[in-house]
Amino acid sequence: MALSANGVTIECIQGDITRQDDVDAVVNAANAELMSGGGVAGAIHRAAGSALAEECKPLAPIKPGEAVITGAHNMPNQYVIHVLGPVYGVDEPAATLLASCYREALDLAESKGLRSIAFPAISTGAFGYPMDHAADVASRTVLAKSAELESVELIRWVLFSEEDREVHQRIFDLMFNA
Ligand code: AR6
Repeated sequence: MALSANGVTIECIQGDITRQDDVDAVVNAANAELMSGGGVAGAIHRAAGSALAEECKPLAPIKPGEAVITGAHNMPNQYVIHVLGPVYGVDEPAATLLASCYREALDLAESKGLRSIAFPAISTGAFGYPMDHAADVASRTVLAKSAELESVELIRWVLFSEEDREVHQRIFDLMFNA
């Protein structure tokens, strides 16, 4: 079920981040070089086509917690926002860096006047961040940030498995109803 805070709707759905045709921007769980890779980065670069890597080249490298924005090329969205999540157990403080990814991505969406954005569960794949801890950081960060959003009115978390969706829904429900 969708949640709401300060006029912003927040959803947790099971799905594929490259198939979110109705949102203005999708977020890429990128690598520092902003190149294709496994997981979300591989799927986004395949869906967007090789022109995405070309556009990314001059913007790299980025640091953990940072975000940059590009066009979406062959994807159905206007923009891709690339963030570098922390490698769990390596990049510290992990929660601060992960929260920064979400905040910087939302700031970029606002700077373009976007209304909707979809996030994957940043850092929870190859980078090893425990799913429930990552969902806790995501929900806290978006709840705190919602009050200052002016253009963004829909924020969607797209989780690859139903199990991951349920973890997010449970933690978001607790955070938003606290
Ligand atoms: N749609 C939605 N979620 C997905 C998809 C998809 N198409 N594919 C995977 N996930 P990851 P990270 C989930 O590894 O941990 C890359 O190789 C996945 O199940 O994509 O930030 C880059 O090149 C997991 O829960 O991102 C980097 O080097 C979550 O998305 C590195 O991995 C994030 O998994 C980034 O690692």
